[in-house]
Amino acid sequence: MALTHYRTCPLCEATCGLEISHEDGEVGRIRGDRDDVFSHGYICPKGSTLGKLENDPDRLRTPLVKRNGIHEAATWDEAFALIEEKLTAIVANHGPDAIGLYLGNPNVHSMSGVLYTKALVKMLRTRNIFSAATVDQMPKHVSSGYMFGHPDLIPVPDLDRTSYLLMLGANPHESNGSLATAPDWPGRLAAISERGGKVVVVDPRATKTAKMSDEHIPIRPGTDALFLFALAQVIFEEDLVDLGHLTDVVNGVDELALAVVPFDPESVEVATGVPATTTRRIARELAAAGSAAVYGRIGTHTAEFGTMASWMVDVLNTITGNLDARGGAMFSRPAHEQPRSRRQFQVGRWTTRVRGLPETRGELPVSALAEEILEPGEGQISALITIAGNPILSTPDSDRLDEAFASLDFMVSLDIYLNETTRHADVILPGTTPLQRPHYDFAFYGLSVKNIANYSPAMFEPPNGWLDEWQVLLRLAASITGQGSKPDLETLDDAVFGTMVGSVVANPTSPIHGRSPEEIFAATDGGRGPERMLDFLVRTGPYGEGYGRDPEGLSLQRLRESPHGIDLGQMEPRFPADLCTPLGTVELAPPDLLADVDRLRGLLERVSNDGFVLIGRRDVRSNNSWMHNVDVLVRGRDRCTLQINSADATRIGLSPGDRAKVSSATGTVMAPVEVTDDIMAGVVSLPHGWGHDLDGSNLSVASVRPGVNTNRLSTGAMDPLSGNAVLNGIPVEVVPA
Ligand SMILES: Nc1nc2c(c(=O)[nH]1)N[C@H]1C(S)=C(S)[C@@H](COP(=O)(O)OP(=O)(O)OC[C@H]3O[C@@H](n4cnc5c(=O)[nH]c(N)nc54)[C@H](O)[C@@H]3O)O[C@H]1N2
Ligand SMILES: Nc1nc2c(c(=O)[nH]1)N[C@H]1C(S)=C(S)[C@@H](COP(=O)(O)OP(=O)(O)OC[C@H]3O[C@@H](n4cnc5c(=O)[nH]c(N)nc54)[C@H](O)[C@@H]3O)O[C@H]1N2
Ligand code: SF4
Ligand SMILES: [Mo]
Repeated sequence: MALTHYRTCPLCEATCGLEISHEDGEVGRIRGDRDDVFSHGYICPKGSTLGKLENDPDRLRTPLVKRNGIHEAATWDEAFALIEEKLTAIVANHGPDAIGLYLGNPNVHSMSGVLYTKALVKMLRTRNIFSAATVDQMPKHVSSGYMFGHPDLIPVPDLDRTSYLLMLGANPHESNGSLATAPDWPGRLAAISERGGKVVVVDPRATKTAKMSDEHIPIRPGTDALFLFALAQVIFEEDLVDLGHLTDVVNGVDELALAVVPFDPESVEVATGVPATTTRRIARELAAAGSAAVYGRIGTHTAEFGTMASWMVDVLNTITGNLDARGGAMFSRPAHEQPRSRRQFQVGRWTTRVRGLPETRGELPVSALAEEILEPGEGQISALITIAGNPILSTPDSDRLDEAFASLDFMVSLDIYLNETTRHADVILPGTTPLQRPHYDFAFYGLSVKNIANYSPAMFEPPNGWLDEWQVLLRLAASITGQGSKPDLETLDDAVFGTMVGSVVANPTSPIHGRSPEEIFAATDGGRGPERMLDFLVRTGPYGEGYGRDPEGLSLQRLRESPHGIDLGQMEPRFPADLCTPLGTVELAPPDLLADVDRLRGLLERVSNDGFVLIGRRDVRSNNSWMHNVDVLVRGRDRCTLQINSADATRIGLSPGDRAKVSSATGTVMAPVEVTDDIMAGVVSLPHGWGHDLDGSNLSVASVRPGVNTNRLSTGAMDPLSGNAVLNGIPVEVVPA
């Protein structure tokens, strides 16, 4: 009998509702769920491929153990016994820091990845934690930490109500949006213009998003911070500052006004390539708009001044009266949210061994991973665990990282493929597929332009004897920490959940403060694993039923009864009540950020327009490095091309279809050329996530169109405040191959 299953797509941040028909365990048609309260039927080409992923013959279906250099099928018991033997010995001999852990992006798209990697990190007690966050959004966490007191207090543009959106370094027509969850960004952007508002896109390329907007401002890569400082300078100079409802709680206005003085539009014009008259006009438009939001994404974050840019985005939101205001940059309130306390945000609580780079938000810059493995000495990483990550393609200076991984004493990966990264692993543990597990978007409902709660049960049971990812993570932790390779997972999970319950009942601001942990524990629904935690977090969250306090409130049961999701309303102002800085204020001029302004001034002198700089891009049919094995997504024209401006191409003798040799300080790649006037002169672009031609992987579709790995060219340079990698604006030489 044909059945219909509703679920939230976990592939990107947009959280679209899917309607999936299936019969006898076979996936049929997948289309957008028209009744989904958030996406109303919107879907992109990736969402309909979950069945292809499920049936991909290359997907791992058993643990693999490397014997004599070859990966062979093994049982779970064999795999964990080997992990226990090797890793307990490494910890005994060299201490817990000898184990490095890399957490990849798909972790934030699964319940187990969000909830149980935390338990793993805690149990491993290593300081060598790395993740995709330092090739992504870490500057935003750092600026939010300083300004609002918590690294996860990230404002999102109120897309559906704003009348002016200034968007930098984002291309939601391809990416479907990031750090601002909204299904159908294209439709929501068009609606801004249709209701008489304005969308301005700042990007070195005339992207699809830029072309569909009201105004496109090309900018020299890596200079957004200068442009944003100049906007703030104009707003101060022309006395346009308006702090809106936050007037009494904003600190540091005078210090900030002083800091932006050197960055008038005329002074930044040469470096940014943005005419001073344009900058002045945009500043005035921003200040005059009925409501406005400034929003910066990957292009502004993966840059040398990522934190400066991220800071200034929210400074602009604040000084135009748009922070925490309707139509401005607001804060979502997800159903699972727990109270946060006030404290001073800190970075650098520990540092990397080799270069002394500071920790941010509990982790170290992934750009330092290779050296932490390769440099001998006390504290060296000799074993690595990767969970749903492909750093060999996705993080900088790939050739060196490849060499580093090959030198490890032992490596374990939890993944769904034998790919560029996991081919180095001694043990690969197979992950479940998105359809084999439940879903509720813990990560992205906290960054959502509307407050939404949507839960999907697993559609298929994992095959008999298969461990779900939360079980793998707990068993991994137990195997390494002397609790044996065959622990009682139920007892372990009860302990992890018990700790969660204990800390919430102890919190004076929690609705269940002071209740008996045993009573709460027993009253929680969802069995074991992440669904139990979901029930608990949602019931104790801001809309929760509070274990009997409000029978109308949310619970897992209510979510089960709502397969198309629950709309919890528009974002509402949350400040000053929810500010987490020590004084409960918005800190406009945090000393640690002010201290970096001099370095930014250096950029004014440094920029030269000789030679090429390399930037990245995304295509709607891609998903970082891992969906190129889905045939329908990679069919057709080559997407891994070097985009180059036509005048540049003519000047250096390149024609469409030629191959170019692109070299940076760290590597060289040969890529087919795509000549276009959609990119600024002096700038070339390659997408990331390609380069599927390495020996030892098993990706039969991806290896046919391997593309080239752009991260062989990224040098390991970083934004010193956040440790975030510089992936845009890399100096390269381009010549015909
Ligand atoms: N040059 C350049 N580099 C970039 C970027 C850029 O813009 N330019 N963007 C960066 C960004 S924003 C990010 S987030 C990173 C991503 O970097 P990573 O997170 O390291 O890499 P991904 O390419 O997302 O690889 C995900 C891995 O998880 C596996 N996987 C997929 N689904 C599952 C699952 O359900 N379970 C398990 N266990 N494994 C799974 C895949 O097989 C793959 O090995 O890339 C970064 N790299
Ligand atoms: N289809 C698809 N969707 C995805 C992903 C994917 O790989 N494929 N990855 C997901 C992930 S992990 C993330 S983090 C998000 C990212 O989502 P977005 O931030 O929207 O990422 P991109 O689409 O790469 O857009 C970045 C834009 O920045 C521009 N840019 C480059 N350098 C600069 C610069 O110096 N200044 C300015 N102003 N612009 C610059 C590029 O030309 C590009 O158009 O996408 C998510 N969605
Ligand atoms: S936009 Fe993102 S969430 Fe929506 S269908 Fe596509 S991949 Fe899935
Ligand atoms: Mo990302």
